[in-house]
Amino acid sequence: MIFDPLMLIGIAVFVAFIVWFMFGRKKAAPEAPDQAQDSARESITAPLADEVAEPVSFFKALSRSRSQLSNSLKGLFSGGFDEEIREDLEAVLLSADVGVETTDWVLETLEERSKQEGISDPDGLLKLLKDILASTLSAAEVVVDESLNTPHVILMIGVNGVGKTTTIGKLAHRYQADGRSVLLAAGDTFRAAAVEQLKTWGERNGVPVIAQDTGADSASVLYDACESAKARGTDIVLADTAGRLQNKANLMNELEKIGRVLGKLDIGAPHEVLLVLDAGTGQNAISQAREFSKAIQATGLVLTKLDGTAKGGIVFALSREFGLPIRYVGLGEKAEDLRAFDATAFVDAMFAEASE
Ligand SMILES: Nc1nc2c(ncn2[C@@H]2O[C@H](COP(=O)(O)OP(=O)(O)O)[C@@H](O)[C@H]2O)c(=O)[nH]1
Ligand SMILES: [Mg+2]
Repeated sequence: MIFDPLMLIGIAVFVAFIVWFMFGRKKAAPEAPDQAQDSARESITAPLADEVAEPVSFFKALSRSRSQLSNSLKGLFSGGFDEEIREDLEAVLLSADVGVETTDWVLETLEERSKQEGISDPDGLLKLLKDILASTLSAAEVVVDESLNTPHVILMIGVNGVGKTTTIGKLAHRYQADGRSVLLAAGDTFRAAAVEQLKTWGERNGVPVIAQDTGADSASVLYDACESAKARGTDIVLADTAGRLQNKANLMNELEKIGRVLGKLDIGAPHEVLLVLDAGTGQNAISQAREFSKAIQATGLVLTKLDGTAKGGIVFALSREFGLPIRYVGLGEKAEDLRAFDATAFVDAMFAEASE
């Protein structure tokens, strides 16, 4: 059979198109921040393992933060604690995302206490540093009593893309495993994709989702959801909110209103306001926390994406500056990738030998 050249070119173009369609298309379309939730939806539609087969170990997931800090600290104190080492340590802490203020405080405290307590050997100094860092996390140890109120209402706040909706899905999974009944409230009424994403988590966990159309008043959706949970005798309401930054003033007004409106229910809601922060944003998380606390009083923090490239040191700065308990950490995208924050395990993991 003889192919004429035009036909060959036609076939080549067709094959190239098919190859691009199958493999190149995703990469060819860079994701705008606004589309983050659409991709989020895509990622949560991935099949969920039946059982928690291999939960991400806290330790393993922190390996990146861990190797950075522990490698740098290794041998740092071999010459005691002098001005030069102070500068080196400062650089290490800053690069681990501990932040300027908290780093200054840590260095001053280390200097003071090492003198007072007569510590100058490398092991002793390292232990002291660990103690000082851990002391910033004492607020993280608060225990919340979820048994007193029915429903116990947990409101998630935070900017777009930090992981609010995903954390709701993970918490629903967690509470259910704990034998609690759960209801999800689609308070992010800003975009249809947000409601859809929450519904997907609802289906996956087999829990009801109270939602209205896009553009509905967020506070009234959440109010209705709480009423409904009360009528059904549901234990836990997990309430989603919008996090758009494009219109900060509106967002903050909306959050204030949500707080006010929920307060009108006679159940003392919201019982928890969890500010969700992406650990990967580093020091920016601090300014987000400051901004949000002007609108509504958070009762705790959730730090997501600690499985990624986050350096982890932000935990110390956040705890020290806001005195808020870090309730949970996110270590991945799956339902089981959420851990209650354990300050001791966290510090140990950060200081563990990188070679382990
Ligand atoms: N690696 C990782 N990804 C996360 C984590 N939490 C959320 N994500 C992802 O972050 C993206 C945004 O999450 P989403 O819940 O939609 O954020 P929201 O805008 O605050 O509701 C999604 O792709 C999630 O799968 C986490 O702990 N680790
Ligand atoms: Mg969301």
